[in-house]
Amino acid sequence: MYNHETLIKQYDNLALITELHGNRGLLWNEVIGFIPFITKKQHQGLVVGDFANYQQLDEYSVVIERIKQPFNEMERLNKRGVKQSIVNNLTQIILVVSPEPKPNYLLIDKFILISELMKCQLTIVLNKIDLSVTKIEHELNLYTGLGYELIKISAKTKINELDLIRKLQDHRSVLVGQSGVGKSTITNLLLSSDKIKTRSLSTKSKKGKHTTTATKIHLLNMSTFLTDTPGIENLHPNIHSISDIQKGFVEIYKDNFKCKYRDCSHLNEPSCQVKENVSLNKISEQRYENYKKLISTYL
Ligand SMILES: Nc1nc2c(ncn2[C@@H]2O[C@H](COP(=O)(O)OP(=O)(O)O)[C@@H](O)[C@H]2O)c(=O)[nH]1
Ligand SMILES: [Mg+2]
Ligand SMILES: [Zn+2]
Repeated sequence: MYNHETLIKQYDNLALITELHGNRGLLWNEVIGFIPFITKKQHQGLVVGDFANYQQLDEYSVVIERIKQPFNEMERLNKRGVKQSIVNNLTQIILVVSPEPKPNYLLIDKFILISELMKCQLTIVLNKIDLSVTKIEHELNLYTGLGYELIKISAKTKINELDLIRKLQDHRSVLVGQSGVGKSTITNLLLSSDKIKTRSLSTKSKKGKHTTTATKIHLLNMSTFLTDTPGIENLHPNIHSISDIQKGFVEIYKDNFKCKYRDCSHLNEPSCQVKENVSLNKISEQRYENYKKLISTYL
């Protein structure tokens, strides 16, 4: 759907920032592997997922010289209500849902909005298909009808693991979704899979299972990585106007031109094609209600 620069050249001493803890971090590329660095004042805005030019000092240390302007930023509000980037340069958001806990469709529509604003591909992963999924499969038809891809897996019983691995290839992905849907189980499955080669320090150095404490990148190569981030509950879409919110609703966005007013907000205007289509069941009422809820939350 969206076509970012898929291959990052490994020349020019370019590396990917894979971990950050305060002013210390870890960067990686295929030539040097993982090397720790210390950030300087001028690099305070550095974020996991950034690409940076570095100068190698010796075998064990590098200094960062320049940070590449990111393609996009995934942001959240921190405890003090301040915007904060959690991971940069994503090309795909993997939205994990499950029959239990049941999906929160407002949250799903918010994630879809975020992916459209970030110009990221969105892939829905229905996890726990070892349980009864007839109801949720039916509900998710709404989203496949809108053009979003759906993969059905069971991380616990390892069903369709390969479908997911294929979908990760050449994408810089993040797993998002409600607590309990299986994001950590999926990450653990992928990291232990012999079907993909990950270059993650954390898998080697930690005895226990993967738990999410800080944003961390699991690498396949420079153009393929997966991150599992903590605190995605407070993800904050970068919204300035009503048309930004419309971008998250393809079925509403495309009907714009048929309304009486060109800049119709589809809320209270007369002769509104969107409201008409909702009453004709051509647009899902649930999606339209969430469109209105997101407007009242963010504008
Ligand atoms: N039945 C079933 N349970 C699963 C599956 N994947 C994860 N779970 C369980 O769901 C619970 C939450 O999983 P977790 O990975 O911690 O979810 P997270 O909060 O999204 O990271 C755990 O008890 C997992 O064992 C699955 O495919 N099938
Ligand atoms: Mg988890
Ligand atoms: Zn309208």
